[in-house]
Amino acid sequence: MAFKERVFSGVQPTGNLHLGNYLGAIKKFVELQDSHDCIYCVVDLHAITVWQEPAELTHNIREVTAAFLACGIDPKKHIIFNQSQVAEHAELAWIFNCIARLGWLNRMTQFKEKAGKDRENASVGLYAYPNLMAADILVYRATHVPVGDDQKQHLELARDIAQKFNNDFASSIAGHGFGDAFFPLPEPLIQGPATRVMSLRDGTKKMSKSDASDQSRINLTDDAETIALKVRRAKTDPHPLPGDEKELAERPEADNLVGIFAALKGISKGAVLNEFGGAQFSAFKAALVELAVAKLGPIGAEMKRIIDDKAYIDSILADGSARAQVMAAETMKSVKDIVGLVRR
Ligand code: AQP
Repeated sequence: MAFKERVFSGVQPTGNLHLGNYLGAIKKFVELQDSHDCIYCVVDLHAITVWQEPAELTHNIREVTAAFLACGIDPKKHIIFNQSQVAEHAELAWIFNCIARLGWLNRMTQFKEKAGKDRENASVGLYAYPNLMAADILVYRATHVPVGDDQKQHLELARDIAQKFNNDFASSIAGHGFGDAFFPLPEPLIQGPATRVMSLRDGTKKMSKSDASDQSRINLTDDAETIALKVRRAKTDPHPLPGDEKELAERPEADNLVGIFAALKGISKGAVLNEFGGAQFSAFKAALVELAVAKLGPIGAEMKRIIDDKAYIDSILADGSARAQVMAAETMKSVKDIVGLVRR
């Protein structure tokens, strides 16, 4: 059966939204609006898998919403909402807790990284996070998921869950007239020159919200002066930029800055090196500052303007949640019938 193409993705409201979140995810969300029906979610239930100060969480939910709007997502044509307003996400996640295998979750590298050595003390939610992510996507029977490279493994797990559900309940699915599959196997969209933006202080570490050093990332709310300072201080190596992309493989910091430039400008890394091959970092960084300020400056300014209007943001989330819930409730009805639960 051919599923209707639908895009779903989410961003956690955990503060410090950065250039990696923008280039790896939000910029792509914006681009997909012209070709697809899109559902973009502030995944607040994911955020609380690690401790969040309640007042900060509330602010961060509104800030991610403001970022979606400031980057150009149209909340009328598409859906912007926060996860906790649509209870069906958690409901389907429970069904998936009973589908996914412990062995599958034990392989998840993000849990290992985030739980660290103190694994016994990690929340159950952090462990089961990928099952909730699968529910987020599949409760809308979404077919395409734009994410950064770090989410690839979770997407593979979502596909495994969808496949196992389809197999386990095959006879019941067919009996309900859904053909031979109820859930699509969602495809990750991980493309372009900046699917994993690295820290500005260490080209081998992912740019991350939780990095203790603010110098490691460009935040979407940074002003022009801060962006310039962070780019100028970004770690580099002593050699000029190469003319050939292959030579970036052994030079993580150069590779990262070239990738950022390419993604911001919408060109390939090769095209960047055609222009800057042989140049010193000082000249390249000056051009990168100019480009980054031109692209990110208006987004940051618009975010700051929107964030002050809480009533407006909350109305967008309420409207998006109501529309999302209609779709999610329909899926849950079918899921309950397929599983054999008695419902009203
Ligand atoms: N460095 C990155 N490069 C490219 N894409 C990235 N994403 C995150 N970091 C990068 C993508 O942004 C989307 C939203 O991410 P998230 O908020 O759900 O969570 P995250 O991946 O945990 O973000 P951080 O910044 O890495 O937070 P911490 O510090 O908590 O680990 C996703 O599509 C993600 O791939």
